[in-house]
This record gives sequence, structure tokens and C-alpha cells, in this order.
Amino acid sequence: MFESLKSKMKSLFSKAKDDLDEKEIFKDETEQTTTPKTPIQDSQPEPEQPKLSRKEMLKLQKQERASGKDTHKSASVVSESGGKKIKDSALDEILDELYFTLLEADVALPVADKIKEGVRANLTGKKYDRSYSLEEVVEMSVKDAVRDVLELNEFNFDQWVEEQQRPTVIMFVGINGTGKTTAIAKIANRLQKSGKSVVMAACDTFRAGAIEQLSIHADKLGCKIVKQTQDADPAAVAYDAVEHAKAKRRDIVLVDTAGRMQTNSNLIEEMKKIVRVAKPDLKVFVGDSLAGNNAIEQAKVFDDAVGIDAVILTKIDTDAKGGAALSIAHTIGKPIAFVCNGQEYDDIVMFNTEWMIDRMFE
Ligand SMILES: Nc1nc2c(ncn2[C@@H]2O[C@H](COP(=O)(O)OP(=O)(O)OP(=O)(O)O)[C@@H](O)[C@H]2O)c(=O)[nH]1
Ligand SMILES: [Mg+2]
Repeated sequence: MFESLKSKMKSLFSKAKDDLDEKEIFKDETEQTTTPKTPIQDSQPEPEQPKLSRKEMLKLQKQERASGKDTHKSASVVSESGGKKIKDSALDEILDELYFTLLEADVALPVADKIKEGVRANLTGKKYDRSYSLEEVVEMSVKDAVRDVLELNEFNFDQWVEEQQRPTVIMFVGINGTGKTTAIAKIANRLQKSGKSVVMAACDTFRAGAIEQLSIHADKLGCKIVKQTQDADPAAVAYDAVEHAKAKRRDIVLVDTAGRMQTNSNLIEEMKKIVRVAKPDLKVFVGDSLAGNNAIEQAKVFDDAVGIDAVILTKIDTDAKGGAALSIAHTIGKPIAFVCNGQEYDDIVMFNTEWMIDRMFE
């Protein structure tokens, strides 16, 4: 997962370590007495920190995050009492390299810009504790900038479900083969494990075999499915499913829809009709992370047509690049609810910034 982004980032960080002479990069400003204060500097001098190896530092970062006290952000190694400062020329070189690394990994332009400028802001004019290498400072700083982009993306699905009226209707949309039906089965499994009763609505009456595919999942998971024959009106199936859930006091209705090219206006109209009839509480766009920037374009079209509330990004287990994962939510302004990372029912993870950062960098 994300192998190419990971290895390019590693080589960027180690370029900072190996290719660049620290004496050339860092201006040691230890002797300077009138130091301009940056907003992130504390008035109290930092206690001296023991020097840690990169491995030890990453381990410590992880432990601290787990315990909720995250002191190893790049701001935490800015030194009050003196230290080394990255020269502007070296910083430009690192930032250019970072920018191309991000674009090669299919990160959308505005997101690559935001990360680059975030790193520039983190590193410009700051003096770093001399016990940290350039590699460590750059790595922390890039992670901070990526974290800023990802943190806007979180959507606590479990909490959201708890807060809804019953039955709660969730509709899944997206182009052919992105993983809608599989994601529905995974979410049904998850919801059932947490004690919710689930009804599946087989509203893909367009593709031969789609009703059968969803029925197999419903059988395996032991949940109710409402279906009609192929070519039936999908809005009528959705209506029946919601009525069934109301009558039988079921908690959640998961509406499967036909995969459609965003350019097919008939199918888009049909989807709008499902929305009018079933009045979903949540409309989820399911995008294939392998589609990179195309997934972002698709999401925008579906959002214009029916309005989407959240995103599920599938197949990240086979995605070497990682660009869509990093860019989609920020670019379309909708949060990521889940990422799917395999074909088994348990291969679904509620989106979480630190989970993603761990996979992108380690
Ligand atoms: N590796 C991997 N494969 C996945 C994942 N999610 C879905 N798939 C596979 O992708 C293929 C398509 O999945 P479906 O769930 O049928 O996709 P869909 O969006 O419902 O497709 P249509 O109904 O044709 O629009 C299947 O072979 C799934 O097993 C995932 O997270 N990882
Ligand atoms: Mg399907």
C-alpha cells in the first residue's frame, strides 16, 4: 500500500541526510543574541533533550500519540536558546523535490501546493535544536503538513449512526466496479456486529447479476434483503426497503445502486429519483483509489448530481501511489468515512489521520 509514495518520501528524507552537507544547509545561530521570536517559541527555554536515533524517535512519537501527548511535532524541536536554521536555498531545493514527489504520486495540485506551503511555513526562519538532523526535521515537518490536510477529512461514522433517527437510510453511489456492493456488505457486517439490524436494498436492477451478488452477501451475513427482478424501477425497490424497515423496526437501510458512468444522464436521473423517494440520511460516494485524480473528478460529478456527504475510498491495498487517498477529501470538501483495504468483510477501516500517516510514512 502506497509503496511508491513511501519510497519516494524516504529517499527525499535521506537525500536530506546523505547528499546535503549539514554545514552547508544549516546556519548555526547559537551565538546570536537577538533572536527574532516565532509564534511557536515558548518563553521558557526547552529542557535539554537526549539525542535519539530515528528509529527510537519514531517509536517515541508512536507511544506519545497513543497516550495523547504529541510532543514530537516539528514545532516541538524549535529551539528557543539557539540552534540551526535551514538556509533558504537548501529549503527551496527540498520543497521542489517534495512537490514533484507528491505530483508523481497523483496528489492533486491544490493539495500538493498546500503541503509544500505547510512545510515551508514549518521550516522557514525557525531554529532547530542541534540534536536533530536535517532528515528528522524535514520528516517531522512533512508529516505535520500532511496531517493538516488529512485532519479535515475525518467523519466518525459510528457516532453519526448513533445520533440518527431510525430507520437510517444510507445510499452508495459511484461508477462501475469501484466496490460499492462489497463496501455495503462490509458495513452491514460491521453494523450487525455492533447490534444494529440491517436491510439491504438491491437497487442495482441494471447490471445482470447485481441482485444475485448482493443476495449472496445478505445470505452469508444473515441480513434482510429487499429486491425485485432485474429492470425493475430502482426507486420502487428503495421505497419498499424503507417501508419494510419502518414496519419491522429495523435500524439501517443500505441502498446499493447501479454503477454508472457519470456521463450517462439517464442513469443519473434514475439516481436522483431514488434520492427523492428514499430520502437517504447519508449519500456516500464510493471511489477507487487506483483511479487517482479521476476519482476526484467522478466525486465532483456525483456531488453536483445528488449531493454527497462522505466518501469511501476502496482498494487502497492495491494502490501504490496514495495520491487519491491524500487528496480526495480535501479537494471535494467531503470527509472520508472509511477506507477499504481488501476483499474480506473485515477489510474496512474507519478513516483516521494517524492510521493513514503511519501507512504513508513507515
Ligand atoms: N483488493 C480490493 N478489492 C476490492 C476492494 N473492494 C472491492 N474490491 C473488488 O472490486 C471488485 C468490484 O467490487 P463491487 O463491490 O462489485 O463493485 P461495484 O461498485 O458494486 O460494481 P458495480 O456494481 O459493477 O458498479 C470486486 O472484485 C471486489 O472484490 C478492496 O478494498 N480491495
Ligand atoms: Mg455493485
